[in-house]
Amino acid sequence: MSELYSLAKKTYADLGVDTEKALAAMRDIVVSVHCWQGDDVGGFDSPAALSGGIQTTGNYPGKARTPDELMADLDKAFSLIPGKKKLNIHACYAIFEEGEYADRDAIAPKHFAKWLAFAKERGMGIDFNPTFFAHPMVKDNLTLSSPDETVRKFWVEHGKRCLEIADYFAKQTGEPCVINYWIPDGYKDIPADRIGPRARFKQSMDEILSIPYDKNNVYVTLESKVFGIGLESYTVGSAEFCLSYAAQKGITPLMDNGHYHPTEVVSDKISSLLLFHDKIALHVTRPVRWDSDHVVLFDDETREIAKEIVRNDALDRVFIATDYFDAGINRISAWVTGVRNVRKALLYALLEPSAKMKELQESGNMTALMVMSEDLKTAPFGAVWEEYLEREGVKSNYLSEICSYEKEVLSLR
Ligand code: RNT
Ligand code: ZN
Repeated sequence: MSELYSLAKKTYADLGVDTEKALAAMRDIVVSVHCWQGDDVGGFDSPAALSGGIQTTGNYPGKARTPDELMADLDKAFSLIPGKKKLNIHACYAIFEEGEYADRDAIAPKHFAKWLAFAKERGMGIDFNPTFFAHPMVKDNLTLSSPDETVRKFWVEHGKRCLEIADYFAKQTGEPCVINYWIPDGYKDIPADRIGPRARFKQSMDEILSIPYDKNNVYVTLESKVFGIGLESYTVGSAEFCLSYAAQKGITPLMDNGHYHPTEVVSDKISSLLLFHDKIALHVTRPVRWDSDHVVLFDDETREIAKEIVRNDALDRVFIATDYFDAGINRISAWVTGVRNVRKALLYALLEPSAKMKELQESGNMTALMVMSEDLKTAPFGAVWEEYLEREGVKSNYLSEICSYEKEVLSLR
């Protein structure tokens, strides 16, 4: 135990916080790490460019081009990220044998056997995502809400195939699998019919969820959105649609904090959802003026999201996943920095004397509450974080290691 940590422990104790309890709580928290930071959401199943209103920007060298490269990069990132992790992959990361191909409506568990082996070797569970974008069957920016039955049926089939794959991951890993449905569907300009596409989306989701799956170990989540690039005027899977659908069907709502109007905050939405859902799911990202998916920082909103999870005693009710993609900086560093910041925010939240603060609020003492909140900001958090990293056996300074990897591996690609 470092001297700095001993001092920090005492300072926090004076504030009514047990740092050991916080460090112990960190051990059970799982963060699901998105694989798509490593290759700019490219995937391996189709040469189609990224579409669906999402965009990676930048062309930093060293992007992973093959499953082996992506797995090696993930390993590098995992080695520098403390805590329990889950692997989060998309359907477009299917791995085919030489000469083999299966379209999105025909993918099967065997196309993910390598990912399963990868996760199992590392003692990790897997989360999954159908890929309703970057594919020629996305017609007029529509998938599950398309008025063209051939298109809609194709994507319904994709949704079903993915649910089966999620079931397989849950069975094979022995860990629950979160499968997240997000569709890009929308219109660039003002539509004449807003209810039609939503009715078709609803029907499509009903059809997908009609197949049998293990409801105790497969958690279906539905992610809403406010707009996409080129789809500015109307989004089929809006917040109201997704929340209502999830509530009615008993599935799990997923909030991505880049998917709301810029002055709305997910930290304020968590408590409402917790009152109506057993579980909720999050995509933690950093929207800079729009849904830009910058690397997560240790910023106010990330901390506030973490505080809401911790204060509401909901660590076992919230599926926490990262979702960002920056192609403008070293991608391993992007992974490590962002996921570490999610964990950092959680530790920060665990170091809050929340019972005391709640009491101040309830007794109407907002003056003392403000003073206490401000005092906490300069408490010796860094020393507790360093202690956490040391106990996890993870280096504090990861930049030099990432620079060597860039020199020895990434720059040769
Ligand atoms: C898009 C959604 C979605 C994707 C990933 C790749 O706006 O956030 O979650 O980012 O599935
Ligand atoms: Zn997302």
